[in-house]
Amino acid sequence: MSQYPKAFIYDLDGVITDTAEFHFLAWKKLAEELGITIDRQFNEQLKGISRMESLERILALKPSLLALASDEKDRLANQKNSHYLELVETVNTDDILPGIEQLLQKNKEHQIKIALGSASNNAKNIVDKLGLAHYFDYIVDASQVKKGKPDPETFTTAADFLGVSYEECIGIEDAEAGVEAINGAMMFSVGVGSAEQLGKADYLVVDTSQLIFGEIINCYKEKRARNRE
Ligand code: B16
Ligand code: MG
Repeated sequence: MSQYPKAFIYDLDGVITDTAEFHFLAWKKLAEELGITIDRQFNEQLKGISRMESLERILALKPSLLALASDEKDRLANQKNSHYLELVETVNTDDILPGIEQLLQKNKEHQIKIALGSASNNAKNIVDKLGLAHYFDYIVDASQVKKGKPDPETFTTAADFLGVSYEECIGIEDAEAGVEAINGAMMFSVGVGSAEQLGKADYLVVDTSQLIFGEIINCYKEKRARNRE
C-alpha cells in the first residue's frame, strides 16, 4: 500500500459548509408549524440523516402525527425543503468553512482523488454555489444510494466509482451517523465536532480549521501500520 491514501471523501453539511445550521432552522420552522418544539440537542440526531427519516423523528415527538398519510408526509418534507432553499439562497464562496479549501488543495497537490459523500439531495447545488465543483472527481448525493448514513453505502459508492480500495480512503464527517458509515466501510474516519458525539472517529478535531493535511496523514499511516502488525 502506498504511503498516502488514494481518496478523501468529504461530507457536505457541517464539514465543507455550515448548511447544517440551515437544515436545523428549516426543521425548527416546520416543527413549529406543527406545534412541535425542537432544540439544537435534538437536532444532533438529524445530522447526516435523510430528509424523510428526519421528518419521521420529528413527528415521533407528537405521536398523533405519526399516522399521517404518506402524501401528507411528502408535502411536509417538501415544505421543509422550501424553507431550506430560501435559507441557502445567498450561500457563496464566503461560506466555505475554514481550512477546507487548503485541504482540498493539498489533496490535489498529492494527486489524491476527491469525492463528496452527502445525504442531501441539494448537494450539487450547494457545491456549485460555493464555487468548489472543480475540485470533485465524484459527487454522491441522496439520489444515488438506497441506504443512507449510518449505512456505509454513501462512502463505498464513492470509492467504487473512483476505483479505490476502502482502506485507502479517508472520510470526513460531522455527524455520528456519518462516522459510523465511514467506520462501517472500513475507511479511516475523521470527525469534526465533540468527543461526546464523535468518539468513534479514528481522528477527531473540534472544528474544520484544525483539519491539517499532514496531521491527518500521520494518524492514517499510524493506524495502517498498527493494522499490519
Ligand atoms: P436534503 P450531509 C445531510 O447532509 C444533512 O446533514 C441532513 O441534516 C439532511 O437532512 C440530509 O443531508 C438531507 O438533506 O433535505 O437537502 O436532501 O451532512 O450528509 O452532507
Ligand atoms: Mg454533515
